[in-house]
Amino acid sequence: MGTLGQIFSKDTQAIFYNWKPNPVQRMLDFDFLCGRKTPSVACVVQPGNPDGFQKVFFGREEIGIPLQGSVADAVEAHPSADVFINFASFRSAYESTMEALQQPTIRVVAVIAEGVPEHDTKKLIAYAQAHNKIILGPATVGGLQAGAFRIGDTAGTLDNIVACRLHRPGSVGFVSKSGGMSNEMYNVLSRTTDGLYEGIAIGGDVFPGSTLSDHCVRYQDIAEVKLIVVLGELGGQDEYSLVEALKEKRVTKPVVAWVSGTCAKLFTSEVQFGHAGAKSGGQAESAQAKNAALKDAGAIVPDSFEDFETAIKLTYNRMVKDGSLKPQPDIPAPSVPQDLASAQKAGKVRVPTNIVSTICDDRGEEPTYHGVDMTTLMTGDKNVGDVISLLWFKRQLPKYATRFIEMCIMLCADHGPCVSGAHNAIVTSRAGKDLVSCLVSGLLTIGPRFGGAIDDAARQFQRACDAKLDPDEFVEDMKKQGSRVPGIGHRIKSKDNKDKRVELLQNYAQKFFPSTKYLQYAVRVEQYTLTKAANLVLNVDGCIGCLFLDLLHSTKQFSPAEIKDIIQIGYLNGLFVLARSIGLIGHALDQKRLQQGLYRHPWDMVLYTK
Ligand code: Q5B
Repeated sequence: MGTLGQIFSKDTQAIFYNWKPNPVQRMLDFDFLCGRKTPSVACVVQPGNPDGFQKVFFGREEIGIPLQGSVADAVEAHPSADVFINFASFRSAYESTMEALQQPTIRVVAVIAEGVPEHDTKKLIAYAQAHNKIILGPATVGGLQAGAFRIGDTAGTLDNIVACRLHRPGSVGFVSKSGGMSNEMYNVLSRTTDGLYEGIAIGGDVFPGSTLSDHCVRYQDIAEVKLIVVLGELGGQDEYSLVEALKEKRVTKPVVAWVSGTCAKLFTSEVQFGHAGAKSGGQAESAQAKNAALKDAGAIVPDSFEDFETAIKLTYNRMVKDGSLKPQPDIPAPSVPQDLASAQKAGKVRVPTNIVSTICDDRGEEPTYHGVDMTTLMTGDKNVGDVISLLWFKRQLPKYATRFIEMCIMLCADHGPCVSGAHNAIVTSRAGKDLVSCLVSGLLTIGPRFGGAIDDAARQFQRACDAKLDPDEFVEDMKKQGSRVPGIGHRIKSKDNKDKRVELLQNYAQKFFPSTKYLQYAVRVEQYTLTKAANLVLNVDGCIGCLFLDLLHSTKQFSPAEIKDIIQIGYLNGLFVLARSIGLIGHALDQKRLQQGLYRHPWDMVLYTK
């Protein structure tokens, strides 16, 4: 800790209330400029949230700033953090500020919010005064000790901070009401003096938590502060407490002061400036009266704001000359690495992308599926077949094709609770698992024997048909290889109990498809397999597989290479996966709705053998 009156140092750490990435990062970037060893933000309070951390940069390194769920947890975990930076909204700023003031380890609370009710602020001020604590704000940007500690956004950009030499200490203690004007004044001070030692914006409310004179009196006790600069404004009585402090010799260091708002006299009626407290009231609250009183009390007060800079410069030069101020050295500021995002935005770097996507774009006003916007999709006669056509096949397929896709989805949505997938989803649901787990457990059973034979069926029917193999030759060939014909055979469907779904798809294709070459081939294969066994029918997988071949060829929208790609990559099982998800979700929900208990397979349905 420094001399009496110091509220910040190079070791000061703050508890930051409400996660705001930009001001936190700005504080840490300032730390880096100042050569701090420890981050000035000890932790962030995220009310109600469990512990964790937020990633931030500390110089060139990434670090994790701890998160705390409450003020109490934060102070317990970080007892040496004595500054509380409150980024709560005006609605909750009172409660969180009071809670912070009540913590024995907290000495200074900065309240950033504007619009905190005055009666709340008065209660906070009374508590702070009774317990020897300092409030900065409300309605403040905060403050800064050059080369040591910065509150939130104080002093603006890093470029401005370096230009104003705020990364190292000067000799001036500055206090103002306005945060915006303090930025302006840091610039003035860097040009006219050896720079700032500490700067505080007390905020523009009628009742600031701490006053101009509070800070001037503090600066009196800070040995490093040789010159005090004050920028007040019209409205309120605050400047008169500084007048008293000057008269009572509680402040004896040179004070250069200006109260802005002299132009209010030019208005015929009462004027309210930007700050809640900056309004022309009675004569005593006018800028003219306050400037005169300050001058009378011994402050150096120029005749206009334009002369303020000169008055500061002359005072500083005089102090250097008479030896009461030894200019503090300049030191070069290290360069803070630029964030990738801002460098990219400024066109300074180019960054390779991580993924490439060609099917959609969600960056514009409305999402597009392969260039077709949502409005077009929703207002026309488009259906889910069109969506699949755009997102899977990257083109608008003709109506007969998208209707066919939609039929596949509808026909394959469910085939009862006894099929492998539905059974698994049901068992999973009855084990108490969540919906996604039930769905996934069902989906994971889709494979070469159950629902996942569409791609293989398309591959094999295409190979055999294109090679002009006789169906018997094709089937026997596969048998020799020890393979079953994908898309042929069913557990319950047979020659005399044909699958209605297959019949519906065939009828549709025969009516609307320009060509059904592959279907016709598959039907000839079925005729042969049915001579072997009654259940070796063309099943729903096989039917979709060969009809999709017909669709891809007959639309004339796909090159042979593209068709080869689609078949090789394996798009078509996706139709069954998508469709059956509908049924699997239905089964999982059904079990939950019926409150079915844990499923256990009966012993007598298992053959126990050695
Ligand atoms: N054999 C589907 O078999 C099933 C043969 C064959 C030549 C064949 C079987 C098969 C190919 C895969 C396929 C999709 C496992 C089916 C679907 C969705 C579903 C399901 C639902 C829904 C049924 C008896 C004899 C054996 C076999 C011979 C059988 N299939 N020969 N090519 N394809 N098909 N899957 O009844 O001499 O006695 O040894 O693997 O297309 O999943 O509703 O349930 O919507 O949910 O268990 O429709 O056909 O007959 O295995 O006892 O075989 O026939 O070699 O001959 P099965 P198995 P052998 S649609």
